[in-house]
Amino acid sequence: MASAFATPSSRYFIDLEKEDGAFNYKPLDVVLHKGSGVWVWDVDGRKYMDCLSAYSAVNQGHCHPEILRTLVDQAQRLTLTSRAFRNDQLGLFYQELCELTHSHRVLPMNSGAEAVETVIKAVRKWGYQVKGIPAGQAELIVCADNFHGRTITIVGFSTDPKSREGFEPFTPGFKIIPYGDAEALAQAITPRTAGFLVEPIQGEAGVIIPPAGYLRQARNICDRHNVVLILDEIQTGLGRTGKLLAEEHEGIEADITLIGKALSGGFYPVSAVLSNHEVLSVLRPGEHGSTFGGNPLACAVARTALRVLVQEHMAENALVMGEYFMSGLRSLHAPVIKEIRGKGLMIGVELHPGAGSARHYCEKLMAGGILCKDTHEQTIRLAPPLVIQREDIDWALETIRQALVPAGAGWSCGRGASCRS
Ligand code: IF1
Repeated sequence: MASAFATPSSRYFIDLEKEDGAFNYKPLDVVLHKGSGVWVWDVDGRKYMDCLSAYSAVNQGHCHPEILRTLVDQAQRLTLTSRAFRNDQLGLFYQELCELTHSHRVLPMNSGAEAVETVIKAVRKWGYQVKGIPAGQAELIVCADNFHGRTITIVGFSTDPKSREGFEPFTPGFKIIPYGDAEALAQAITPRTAGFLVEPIQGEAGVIIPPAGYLRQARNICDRHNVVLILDEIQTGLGRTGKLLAEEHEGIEADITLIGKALSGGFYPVSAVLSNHEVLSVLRPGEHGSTFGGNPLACAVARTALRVLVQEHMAENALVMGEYFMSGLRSLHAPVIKEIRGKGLMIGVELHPGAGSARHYCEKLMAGGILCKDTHEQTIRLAPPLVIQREDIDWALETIRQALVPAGAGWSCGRGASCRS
């Protein structure tokens, strides 16, 4: 269906995509051309605030100048060696990442899904070799409404019909329990359970925050039963929720932490499996790897992406700006909004059933100059780059007010900083 927003020149690029591309996405009809910080511009020069951040891959802001410089410098020197040889960036990447995250061992990959696949392999092998699970019987526990990626194994333990239907047969060995329910975890564990894989906040499910204490309880239960606690922080990690890792909100440490996305600040696919546990040591030469994993360009870019995240206090900014954004959203008193929830700059705005689809409001917001993404019909996700400032949020609140609050609703000049008149 043609969008009302596609301009003549964006139309050209959209038609090219439709002509030759697969249809596994239905993007908003905005054709982006450049970006800087929280802002992006389309091919017609229209400016938008990016409130998706490429699903939290550009936490550091678009085209961060220092990461860019590293990318160019390293690309001029050496890009790829394969792991058949060593390079002078990998060890430094390990060292800096371990120091920052208090980890003991790292396995570098490229995409988030690859990091998830990696940990599934490692934890199964640990289950057999160390825990003594009978051959072929290792189980992982996962949660309903999870999102961990798109491979066959991963979609096989999804509960979202759209993710899985038609792609059978799937990999066995997964048990699904309700999210946020520590008792269900305790009940589900058997002597064959090797690990528990969970998101600290469920993103795709609609920014679902588990009950306070859930991760701490999960930590205790896993300790008690010698089960590896694996946190998928591919989306929640690297400052998004207002801490470097979301686990810090509950003062725990996972055995395995998965990160990706913002590990490169959006310049390059880089992911990693971080371990505080003997698990990664079970993988021996030849048992796992990737052509691009740990390449010097990826490592150099990731080192700088991590450095700017820390030096520019992006996690701290996410915490403060997230609170400011959410309180401003609440003070809009938009009748279509049912609930505003989030941590740091990972924010979900759930609409009332019958208010219209979240997609419809994302299109209205786009017309007003904000790019964001619906999830599951009723929820709009707001996740701007972590470099966002108060005045940007003031502008966003006013734009959101215009898109969500009907004219004459009477709340337009509430207390928020959103009133410009
Ligand atoms: C798409 C959502 C975000 C993830 C967690 C692993 C991965 C992801 C917690 C896999 C990826 C993405 C991929 C993107 C949509 C998206 C997403 F809407 F599904 F939930 F971010 F909000 N674990 N999330 O969130 O990482 O292999 O993609 O690098 O288009 O599928 P990947």
